[in-house]
Amino acid sequence: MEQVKLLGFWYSPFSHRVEWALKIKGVKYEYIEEDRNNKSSLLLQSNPIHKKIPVLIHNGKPICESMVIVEYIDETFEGPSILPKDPYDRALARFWAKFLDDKVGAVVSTFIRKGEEQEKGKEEACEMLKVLDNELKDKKFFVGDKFGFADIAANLVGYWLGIFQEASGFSHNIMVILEYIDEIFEGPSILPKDPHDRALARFWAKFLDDKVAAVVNAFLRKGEEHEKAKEEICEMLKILDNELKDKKLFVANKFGYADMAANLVGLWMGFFEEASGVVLATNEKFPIFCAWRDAYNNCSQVKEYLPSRIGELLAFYQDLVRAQAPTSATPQK
Ligand SMILES: N[C@@H](CCC(=O)N[C@@H](CS)C(=O)NCC(=O)O)C(=O)O
Repeated sequence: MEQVKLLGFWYSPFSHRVEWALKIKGVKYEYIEEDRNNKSSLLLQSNPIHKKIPVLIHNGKPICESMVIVEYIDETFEGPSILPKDPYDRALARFWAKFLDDKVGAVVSTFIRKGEEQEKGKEEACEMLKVLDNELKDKKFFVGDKFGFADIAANLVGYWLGIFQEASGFSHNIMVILEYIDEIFEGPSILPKDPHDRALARFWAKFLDDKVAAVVNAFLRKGEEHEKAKEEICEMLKILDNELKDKKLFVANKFGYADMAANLVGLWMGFFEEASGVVLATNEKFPIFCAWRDAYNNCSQVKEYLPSRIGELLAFYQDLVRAQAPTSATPQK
């Protein structure tokens, strides 16, 4: 009987790469959540060089480094292959995976560092996006017409970059990423098929996305900036209260693109309200919006896909509110 354990952090793109590969292969595994500030002796013994997650422990033997693990999984377990069979395509897949991995530092500096380091990171990240923009212009996947190794490495730019952008106020690209996901992956479509409904969905998504800075400023800033943002949020709530009066979902009665953009006001704004004590969406003032929000958070698509660790997310935002960044959160274009 195979014994497969994965040590990871729930929020790490590197852990998710490994989980992805295990799922592609249909491997059963035990996931063990590590604590960044109090690493287990199993982690320290298994990855004594870097002391980082992810680590895969297969029948007692540890393997480290996410893309090394993905390759190991591909070679060890039955199931759809992750690296292409053709040697040239394999080389290409490894090239792009390495290219993407080499940019981790730039992505982190762009969103998490400040000053010169951030500026340098931004330059490098933009250079990378230019390269990808050119490389991906007439293809869906990095190598051939099949999802594989390099596409797994691309989770950093395909998914996490969007999360970093949203968390840091650089939010304008996240819906582009959603459209990209809709176009490249099989499964139920996210944007409606009908052109008018598509336009409506894009309209509402943009409307909601344009409010990111106001939401951040209303709950995290002080003074004039806070007052102006509060006004803008109340204006937005009035519009939503009217728009949602006889519908639960934004377009064509089907959960989709605009409803995904609505996670900001449907879910995250509630965290901010609870964490900061500034409550703008009250039942008295915006009863329709509040009823929509309850239904939104209880609908199966939201429940199934949005973060299950609500308590931890709330604690995370409480810390953020306490830390109160002094500068504006206006998205940078
Ligand atoms: N190159 C590594 C990166 C792994 C990595 O950076 N892991 C982070 C979590 S996102 C970590 O364990 N950090 C803990 C620490 O630095 O103490 C990989 O691909 O596996």
